[in-house]
Amino acid sequence: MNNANRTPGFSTRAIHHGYDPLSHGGALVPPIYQTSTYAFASAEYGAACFAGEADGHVYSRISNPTLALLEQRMASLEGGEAGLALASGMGAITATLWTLLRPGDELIVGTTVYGCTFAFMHHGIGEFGVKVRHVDLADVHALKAAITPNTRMIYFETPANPNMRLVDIAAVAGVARGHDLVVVVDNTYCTPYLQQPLALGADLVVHSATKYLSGHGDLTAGLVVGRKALIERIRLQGLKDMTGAVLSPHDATLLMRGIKTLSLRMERHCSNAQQVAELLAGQANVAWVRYPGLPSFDQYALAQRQMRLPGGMVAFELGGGVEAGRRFMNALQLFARAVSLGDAESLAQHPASMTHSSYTAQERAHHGISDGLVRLSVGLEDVEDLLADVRQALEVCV
Ligand code: 4LM
Repeated sequence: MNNANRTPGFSTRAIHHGYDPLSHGGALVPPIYQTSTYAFASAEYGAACFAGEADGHVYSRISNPTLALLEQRMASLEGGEAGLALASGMGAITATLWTLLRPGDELIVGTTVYGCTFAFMHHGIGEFGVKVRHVDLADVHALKAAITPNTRMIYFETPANPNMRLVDIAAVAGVARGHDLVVVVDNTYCTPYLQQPLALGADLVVHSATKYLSGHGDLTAGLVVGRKALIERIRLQGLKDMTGAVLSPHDATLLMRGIKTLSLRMERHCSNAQQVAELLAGQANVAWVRYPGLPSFDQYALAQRQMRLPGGMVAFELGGGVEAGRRFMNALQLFARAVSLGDAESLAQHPASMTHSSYTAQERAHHGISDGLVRLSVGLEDVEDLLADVRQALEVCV
């Protein structure tokens, strides 16, 4: 078979892209370049690297061969020209926004975002002269009305953490194009296996790679993917000078190990979460469940169109509200009571008092995060065991 013109599939690229063992002494797994600095062949070559006239590595706060492989691989999986690895999701988000926004600029943000992203926008960059405006991005008229001559960027999560609201990426990108705005999508909940925002018109994808991409709860990391010119600006300003949020080569290697099994893990997360969501939806003491794979989900058609599978995250509220939610969480035996998501272990947390406690009570009400919302990150255990745990916890909390 002639493979010369074949583009390898997602899982093949997740395992092989950018690396040939035979160029590295036969080492099947890429070496870890554990170095902070790089020797220059001559003073002139070093000067050329600093001037941007030669491509060599100069210092690991800017680039490192181990991270470069991770960056190429993620760029391939997201369908972007280039990638940038950072020390955490917040490192990726803050480096991107510090680079692309200036005092006087306006930033349009979807209704609901992760608590620390919200805090950074309002108490970080918002206090340095960037005007932050939340808009219900499902409403294209509201989006168009919110755009002013100072608007520079539209930023959102889809599904949003923690209430699972979706945004139609192609529709928002269509509006943005007419106004020359940068569209940034946080693709943490989906990963490129479930959703590819760049193909739908977004300019940049950011990730907390701490979550599904790593998949094993043993590191923090962040990624940005998009056009080379934008990524290089973020590398040389946001990463190098503004945050210094550099990822260690060891963590880059662990992250590449996680990415090798991403497609397999996502399939299992999704099928387990579907069954947990269906169980919850059938209970009399559950007030509501939000999961993109339930036909009762209000954005089910968009989920079917935009996501390969509905994901591993479930949001729900018990009829008894906050107190019943606490009793439910305390009764869980297999799910760990923990923040974060995307690990092999199933996790349960209470956004109002944990991941989204950076919102005031009023802000949570305004942004659609109810106090009784319980968030599940459904892991990779046997689904019968997960269902049994949820069932017994539901019995305790009535
Ligand atoms: C959590 N989330 O929800 P680092 N973007 C999204 C996120 O969910 C997160 C970040 C960025 C949670 C952490 C405790 C959609 C984080 C930030 O934690 O900085 O890698 O990512 O439980």
